[in-house]
Amino acid sequence: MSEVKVIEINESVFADNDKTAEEIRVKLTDQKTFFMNVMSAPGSGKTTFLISLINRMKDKFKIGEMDVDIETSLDAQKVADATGVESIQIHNGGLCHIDADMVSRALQEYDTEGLDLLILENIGNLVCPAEFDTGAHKNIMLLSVPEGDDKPLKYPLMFSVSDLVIINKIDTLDYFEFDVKLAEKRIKSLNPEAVVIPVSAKTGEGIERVIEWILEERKNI
Ligand SMILES: Nc1nc2c(ncn2[C@@H]2O[C@H](COP(=O)(O)OP(=O)(O)O)[C@@H](O)[C@H]2O)c(=O)[nH]1
Ligand SMILES: [Mg+2]
Ligand SMILES: [Zn+2]
Repeated sequence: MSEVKVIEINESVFADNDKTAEEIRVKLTDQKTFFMNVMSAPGSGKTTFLISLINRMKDKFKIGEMDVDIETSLDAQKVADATGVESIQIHNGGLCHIDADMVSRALQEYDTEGLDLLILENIGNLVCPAEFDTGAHKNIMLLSVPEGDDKPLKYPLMFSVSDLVIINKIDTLDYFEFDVKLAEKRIKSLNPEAVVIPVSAKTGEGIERVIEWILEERKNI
């Protein structure tokens, strides 16, 4: 089993979130590390998708992954075992989100120098992670088919702050009432700039398009 480092971090009361987030972005931009924050409800497929993505990219790019969880190290361990890339677990003291100060303190203990890509798997939650800039260059969210195509209407902020919305689990479309076109229309009405890509983390369908998007966005940092 790969060894996963665990970092315990509690919320700082004094954090000036946006300032800290900008400092993180500047540092990572300077070293050409593209930082992506991945958000979704619990169970939408973040860990499964990231394993599939990392395994397709790891031969050409140096990738690091951070997982936030309330107290287990299950996801970081899963990613490390399934991909072999360095993965760290942040225990955030029971909070339902991660803020820039927590990322900053994690990065003091995690050497990201030389990484092409740094990925944060955020806490499973469609509400408050959307309110905190983590210092990422881009926000990615997953909406999975079983959750329903009405979620953009119910959680507008999450869709408004996401640069890329991945519609995951499209291998299950036959079993659920989910209209991909309607979901896309609802997402674009909240966030006209958002890119929407349907994917199956399970079969791999659509993941190459996500990689193209990442490589294009990485050029612009
Ligand atoms: N059918 C199907 N199941 C998926 C897909 N992606 C993830 N899952 C399943 O959904 C469940 C939750 O996935 P996980 O990656 O742990 O979600 P997370 O909580 O967002 O990290 C697991 O049982 C996965 O096997 C997919 O594309 N298709
Ligand atoms: Mg997970
Ligand atoms: Zn929260």
